[in-house]
Amino acid sequence: MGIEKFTDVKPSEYLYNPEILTRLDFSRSPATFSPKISAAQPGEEWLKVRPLQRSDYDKGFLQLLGQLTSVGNVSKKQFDERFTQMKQSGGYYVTVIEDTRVGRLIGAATLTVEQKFIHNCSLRGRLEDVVVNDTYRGKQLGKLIVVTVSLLAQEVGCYKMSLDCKDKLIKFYETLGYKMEAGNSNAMNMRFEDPS
Ligand code: 16G
Repeated sequence: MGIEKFTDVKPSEYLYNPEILTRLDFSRSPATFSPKISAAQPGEEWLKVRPLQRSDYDKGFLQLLGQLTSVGNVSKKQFDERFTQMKQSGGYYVTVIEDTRVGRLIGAATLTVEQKFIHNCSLRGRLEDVVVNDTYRGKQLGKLIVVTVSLLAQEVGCYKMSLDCKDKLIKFYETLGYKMEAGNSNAMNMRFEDPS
């Protein structure tokens, strides 16, 4: 429990320990899957749910994020440096779905873990950068990736998990257990760059 530092010497180099994903108990989630799937068994043998790897720069990770928002021209060197920083600081659980038939990433979501003094020095999880390639519609992959990182938040000891999203997605997140709390459900932003 808690933010884990994970040092791994394999060439595949994961951002965090993939073993955590095998421990997630999907029956704890209020989400319903039909047919039943999980991170360990995503429904097709060619689908793989796993932590981000350093080599994912070449598997279309940034292009996938480009379906969510502006990414910019991130070089391999910049990606590498950010990957190293995230790994060294801990608390970044970037999780992806790969179509292993073509070696491309088709879904992603991130749990970031914030360390707190409140709630007895607890942790707060934030659900970030959820994106699924819409050509894979009908495979419950949006649900799968969000439930995966939400259970991950619980597994690492977060006392709550929060998100902000477009209004049209509120219903989707409600089916996965997220609630608009009465009197406490506003997201506010101060932007420091021009929206593009
Ligand atoms: C959404 C995302 C957030 C992402 C932001 C990017 C989820 C649950 N929320 O709010 O993580 O960072 O979009 O939009 O995926 P922006 O480029 O306008 O900040």
